[in-house]
Amino acid sequence: MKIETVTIFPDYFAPLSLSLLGKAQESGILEFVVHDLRSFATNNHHAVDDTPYGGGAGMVMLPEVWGQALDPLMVDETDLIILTPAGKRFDQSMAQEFSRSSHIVFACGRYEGIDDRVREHYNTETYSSRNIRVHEVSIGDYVLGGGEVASLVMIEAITRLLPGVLGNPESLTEESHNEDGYLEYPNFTKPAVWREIAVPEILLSGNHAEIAKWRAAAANARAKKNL
Ligand code: JAH
Repeated sequence: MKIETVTIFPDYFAPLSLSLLGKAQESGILEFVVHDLRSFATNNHHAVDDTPYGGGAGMVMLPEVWGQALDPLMVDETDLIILTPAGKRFDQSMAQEFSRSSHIVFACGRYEGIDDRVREHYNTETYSSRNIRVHEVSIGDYVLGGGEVASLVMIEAITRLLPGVLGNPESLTEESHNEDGYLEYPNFTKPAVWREIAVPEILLSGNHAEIAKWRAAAANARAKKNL
């Protein structure tokens, strides 16, 4: 899988070389390329934004600069993801869908966002006929300073699903928050008593049927409490 990001803050993506994702790059499972949006600004002061038509607060990112940055990345079979608080909510099932992609491009906006004609332009038949799909995605109902951190969240959730990225693939099948919506049960390890709090007896019993029942009930109670 090739993942590219377009951003005015390339340094946000330094963590992609760390840990599991760094190893996945070395082994060739993953390839990351980070593009500096400002290098595509050819105007006087290398501006990437301007005031909004219709007035109002803040600045909007220039479509000309985004077009220059994105055009060369729009090869056949590409998922273009635009991070925006107004997008479709990212969840585990969306992570699973994107984990089947061969090429994902994250457009990371700043300020009040990207001129909406960028989304419209790449959402036309010219691109869809080449299996280029545009997705507006949000990781949750809060406003960030820009799309960079949201794209890091998505990259971590998506890439850990790729064969060979996780050390232990069993942790994918018995997932804390799997695609069926099952929530996680509480976990315990040694010692059996810590600061006078004992691990639930049933977990020490070796009765795997009863342990499974207890965990299902505990997961439900926890999910209900957190609603
Ligand atoms: C903020 C461009 N759902 C999280 C999220 C994603 C993107 C942005 N904010 C929140 C954002 C400013 C400019 C994108």
